[in-house]
Amino acid sequence: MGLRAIADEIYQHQITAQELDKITLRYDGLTVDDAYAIQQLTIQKYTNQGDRLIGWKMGLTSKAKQQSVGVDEAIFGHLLESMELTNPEISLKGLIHPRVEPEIAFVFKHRLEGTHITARDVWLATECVMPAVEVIDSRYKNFSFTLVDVIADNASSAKFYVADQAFSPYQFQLDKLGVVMCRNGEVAQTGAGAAVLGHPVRSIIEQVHMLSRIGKAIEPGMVVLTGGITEAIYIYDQDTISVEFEGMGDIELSVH
Ligand code: 0L1
Ligand code: MG
Repeated sequence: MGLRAIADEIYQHQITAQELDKITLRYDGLTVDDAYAIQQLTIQKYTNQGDRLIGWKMGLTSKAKQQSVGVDEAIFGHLLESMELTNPEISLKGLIHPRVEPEIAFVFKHRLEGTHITARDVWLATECVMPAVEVIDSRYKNFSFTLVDVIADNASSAKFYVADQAFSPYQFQLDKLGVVMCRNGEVAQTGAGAAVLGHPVRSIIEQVHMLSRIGKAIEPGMVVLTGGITEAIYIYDQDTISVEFEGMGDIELSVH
């Protein structure tokens, strides 16, 4: 079967929120490059319907997550306008087995491209940083996949929420930033920004390097989710998820 047909199948499962079997169980020889090609073909189906690319997300940026999938590399996905929650509410409609994870979002004022990006380049191009929560939702049964499967499924992207308050990129030492995530008032996960490839800025560098291999870039105005600061937790109807970002305030999300 061709890559386009696999992309069509994944797209159908994404928009109908139905689980599917891993594509690597059913199609032999798929490579990581094939998986990114499938991801792009899937995204084109959304943009052909009027959706808009507004940024990128990095995934598998922590050692814990890489170990859980059995890989030693980060991955990326596309962020579409339709994925952004404009209010702190998560509707379970259209989601299969969603999980949430706290992240730092970078918003860009300048284009970033190339294979020799440094932290200095990233700071010069950054307009602001903002606390965020990503909702991930693998389309695969039991949230179980290989690297190729998860890349083809747009790195499990589903929804994301970015807090109202923006901060100067120089205001915080992001690797030291502490995060506490609670479900219904009980602490569920704690972490620090260093969980994200040692420092969230490294995630942006890696994002640009990976994009440059497919001739793409971070464009002005784009938002990039740098990766989970803690493990993701499952969410259920009527949950309240609150995340405290040390010195940056809280995000409180209601689930229904
Ligand atoms: O944002 C993420 O780190 C998710 C990447 C895919 C792995 C997963 O679904 O847990
Ligand atoms: Mg994430």
